[in-house]
Amino acid sequence: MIEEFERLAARVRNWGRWGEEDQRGTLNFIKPEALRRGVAEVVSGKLFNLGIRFDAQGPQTGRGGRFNPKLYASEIGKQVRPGSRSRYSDDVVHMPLQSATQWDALAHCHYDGLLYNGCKACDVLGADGAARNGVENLAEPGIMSRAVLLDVARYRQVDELEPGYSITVDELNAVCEKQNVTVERGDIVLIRTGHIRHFTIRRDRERFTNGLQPGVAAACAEWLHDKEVAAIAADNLAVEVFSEETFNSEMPLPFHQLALRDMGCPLGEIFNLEGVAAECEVDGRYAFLLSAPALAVTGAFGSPVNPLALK
Ligand code: UVW
Repeated sequence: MIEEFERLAARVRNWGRWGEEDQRGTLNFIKPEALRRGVAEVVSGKLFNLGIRFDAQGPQTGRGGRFNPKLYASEIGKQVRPGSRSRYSDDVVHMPLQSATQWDALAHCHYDGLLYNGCKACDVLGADGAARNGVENLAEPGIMSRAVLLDVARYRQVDELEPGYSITVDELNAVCEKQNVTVERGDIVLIRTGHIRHFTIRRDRERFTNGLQPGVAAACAEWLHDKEVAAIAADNLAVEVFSEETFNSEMPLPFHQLALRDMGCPLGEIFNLEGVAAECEVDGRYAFLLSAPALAVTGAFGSPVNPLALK
């Protein structure tokens, strides 16, 4: 198993591909052609929000030190000038950047002491965040491209894939064929497992957040690499499958490591794909324009995002 991980890592590693100083990884595949192809997919003008809300009812349970956002009003109806009629209110939010719909920055995961592009963890990671590969590098000029939704749950004719269900390369190819869609250079791939329904519909936070998860197998990193995909996002917690096998291996979260550390491919998590997937089923078109800009929080390991799909 670890031998296969090492083989994949060597095969997909993009270090140096866009220069020694690069911190954007596979987002470099997004060229004007990819954006124009995304714009060309817009036909109906229907807009879909792929984010969940940032509030105390979010999906976090405390696992891994993650809690749900807490909003505080710091000024309530304060007069702009004492005695004036004009008033304003301000607020502060206390939240892990990983609490809801989010991008993982390239600095989010590493192994063997090295991050994407060979940066040494001991040199770049600290209490102030990441001196390299922080999320601000994903924010300039932003994350927008043609997106392709691969609706694996629909392909398997279930509402939600089983916890621990591993999506293979063959299955990704079969879904593309069934949906009559081709993934091209610079695209953002969106994987629908249906798992988010445990949170959004069943209101079962525990089931959504803790325990096993359906998701992509580590080998899918090679598929993304070969297709020169810009980023991947999914409607589960971690994009990749959480199974007993992967969790107990020498390299838990193998897909995270291959994508973030070796390829430089950002991961989008907890994307709510239900609405756009239903529309794709109606109109039979699984590609659209996606705008999902990360916040430029300097040195951050991730960023909240409110992704928008335009069909
Ligand atoms: C971990 O679980 C460590 O990260 P993520 O939220 O990216 O899945």
